[in-house]
Amino acid sequence: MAGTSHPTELRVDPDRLTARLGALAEIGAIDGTEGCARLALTDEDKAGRDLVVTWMRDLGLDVRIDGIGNVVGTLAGATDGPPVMCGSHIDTVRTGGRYDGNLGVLAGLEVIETVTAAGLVPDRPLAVAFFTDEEGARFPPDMLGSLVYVGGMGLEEALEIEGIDGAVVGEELVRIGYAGSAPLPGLAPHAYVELHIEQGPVLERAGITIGAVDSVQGISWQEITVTGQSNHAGTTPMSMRQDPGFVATSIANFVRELALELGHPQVGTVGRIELRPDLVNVIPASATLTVDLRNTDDAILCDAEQRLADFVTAIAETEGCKVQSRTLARFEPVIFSPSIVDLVERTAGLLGHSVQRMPSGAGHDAQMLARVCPTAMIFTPSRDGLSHNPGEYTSPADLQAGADVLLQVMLALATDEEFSDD
Ligand code: HGY
Ligand code: MN
Ligand code: MN
Repeated sequence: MAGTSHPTELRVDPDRLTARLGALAEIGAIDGTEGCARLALTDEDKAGRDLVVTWMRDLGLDVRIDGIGNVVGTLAGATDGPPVMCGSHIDTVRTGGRYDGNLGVLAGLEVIETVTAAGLVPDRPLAVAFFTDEEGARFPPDMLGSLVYVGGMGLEEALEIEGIDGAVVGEELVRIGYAGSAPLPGLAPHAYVELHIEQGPVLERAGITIGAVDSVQGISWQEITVTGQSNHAGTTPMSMRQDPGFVATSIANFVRELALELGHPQVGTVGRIELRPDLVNVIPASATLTVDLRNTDDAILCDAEQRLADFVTAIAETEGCKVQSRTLARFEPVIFSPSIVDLVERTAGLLGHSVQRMPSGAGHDAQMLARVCPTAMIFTPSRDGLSHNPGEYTSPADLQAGADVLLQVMLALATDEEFSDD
């Protein structure tokens, strides 16, 4: 690798990595599956955090916790200055797998343990981070911790966010003991590299081991609340109904049709629908639903948002219902650092792995770190493209390949001369 003075033959210990993945997955384990549930800032998340912080401290890392609960462990380098950082998240969705996010954090620990076990002192410090509430499933938006880390949202605003269960971010951080004091925005790293499972079918279908991720698609989350009139399911003629349940399901149908009409890569998902009072014989008084729209092209994503808004207004009016929409998350597509994407691609090839460039369909903390430093991602395949499902699986060989590429990319970045994307 150009300009580096680091041992390119160094490799991770795959069994140590797999053992840590297994130990962390025990926390919030979903019975009868390989998956785990650790929604952000819950007791399960706290237990997972405590375990990873213990591992960081056992490795002698300098561990810092900031006001939104992001945790960064740093291994000193031969020089001071901003570290080469890797990481991801250890919070999960309710139907989480053991690799989503966890792989990037635990492979980062594995990289650092491999480096120290080899008696190496990298020129630049190496850091591994886990960011708070990457999933955004309990407390929207997603990537909340890394967004605050890079100064994309003020800490006070983030601490006031109310979750889907009525809990408040700031109170939960205090409750689980992760309301830290490290300064925000956080120190901008020299570079950031995130290893993550693909969570989609592309690499497996192509028979490719490594994804050199060059971009992340745009994300639009909104919550729509429809209010009508609760009434008797048996006595109310269809002509007299103001049925939010009908409006909500019509919206869900429209989202599917809109995504199909716009075509790949447009996707649309209604992940939550809550009817109140949620009883078999009552026409609902209200419905609350979420819509997740994504596209690599922001102009098309804006068009999709507008068409959805127009449909919602029209269907609610026809049904005599009132409607309110609230943006939960809106992130434009992000392009990663061409020089680091090149480095990932080159490194994978040098290690003998097949590799292809690709966009990310999922959101990641890397898309936030890209605001403050050169950033890229490394993907490993997901069996059947499955994720946000306890059946999520990546083979030990692919885990090892991803971690080895992360190791060598981190070492190159920690010892290479300055690089630039200009
Ligand atoms: O929603 C996402 O793309 C990520 O899993 N937070
Ligand atoms: Mn993830
Ligand atoms: Mn996820």
